[in-house]
Amino acid sequence: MSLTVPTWRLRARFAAALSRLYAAEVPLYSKLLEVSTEVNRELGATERVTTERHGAIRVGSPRELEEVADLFAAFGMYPVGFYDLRDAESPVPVVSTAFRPIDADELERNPFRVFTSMLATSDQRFFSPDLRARVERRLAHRQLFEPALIDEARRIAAEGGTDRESAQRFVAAAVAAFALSREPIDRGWYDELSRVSAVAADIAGVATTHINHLTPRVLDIDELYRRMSQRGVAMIDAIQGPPRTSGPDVLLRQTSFRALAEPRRFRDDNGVVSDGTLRVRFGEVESRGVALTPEGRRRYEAAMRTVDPAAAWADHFPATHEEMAAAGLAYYHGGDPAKPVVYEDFLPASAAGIFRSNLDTDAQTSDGADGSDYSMHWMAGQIGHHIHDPYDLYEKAASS
Ligand code: OOG
Ligand code: NI
Repeated sequence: MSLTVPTWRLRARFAAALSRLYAAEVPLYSKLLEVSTEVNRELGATERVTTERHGAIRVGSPRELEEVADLFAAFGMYPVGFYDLRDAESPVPVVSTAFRPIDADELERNPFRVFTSMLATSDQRFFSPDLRARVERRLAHRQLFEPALIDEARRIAAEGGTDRESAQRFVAAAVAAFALSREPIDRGWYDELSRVSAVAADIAGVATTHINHLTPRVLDIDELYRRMSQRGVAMIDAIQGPPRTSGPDVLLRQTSFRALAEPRRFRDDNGVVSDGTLRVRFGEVESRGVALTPEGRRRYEAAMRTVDPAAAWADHFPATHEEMAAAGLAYYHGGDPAKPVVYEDFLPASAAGIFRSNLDTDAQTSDGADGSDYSMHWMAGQIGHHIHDPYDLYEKAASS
């Protein structure tokens, strides 16, 4: 069989089709795309920057995460990094990884990535034994993906692509799995979970998963924030991540517009279905800078712990890429300070901040012990895929 459609083309089509789906579901996303494209055009962004997106999805169990891993492998997207958002200042009961291309040429062809979170049901600070058992029972009975879709994904991943006809069917079926469901939501169950955490309700209170957000990349996020606000769009209070500085952009800066009320259907305890709304999906935008080395990252964390990171920045970072490279603080292709290695991953504090800023209430925790053993190693074992260490990938990119 000839592989007329390699995985990277499948990934590009998947990203584009998800973007169309999300635009149809969340009209404000189109406005965000319009404004970010406008800003990028004025600043002479490359094609890669303007088509670049990341998505976010949330699943309930290791089994569901394993299926996601198998599905995304068919698009050449592999798990990178482990994020424990339970540790954040405002804890969220999930552990996460990001599925993305890992080789420089694959990133160049299409860098689509999906931040994927799994509900941490074995953490007793969030879930009592009784609630955990009920959540897990419901999750065990639902099916996010048709088994045939996952079988097809495994075949495509093993073969590195597929023929034209199967490509079309496969991408369409994969995209459909992330559409917002029209199934009525069990109101009592959803409300009970919401009292623990709005994220728990969004994950386990419904029968399917969906795209939570799809994020374009913009060259000047401060300018984008101003223009969205000028157009009357309610943005969250802050830009997450590094402050604006006059020096090199590092890591990742993100902001979002607030989650909007979307129509959903609910079923009450008597089986009566009625219309209602939920606020869970929002529009995020981001700008990406150079990837930091472990030493650079330590300095970043130290700067962020100060009262005013923007004012303290110059105490932690030099003002030019030349000095950053010389001090071993960031990665550059072939060590050339004119060629920064772009940060391709996420920031746990920002991720928790993004979750948090779009929820009406914080998670309710009890004092008990955690009792779970989530780790990168644990997750890799559960999903049967190696989870890449982001620093290994940046080292490799810098040596080429
Ligand atoms: C994920 C939040 C994290 C990011 O860009 O840091 C995230 C979620 O809301 O499911 O997407
Ligand atoms: Ni995001």
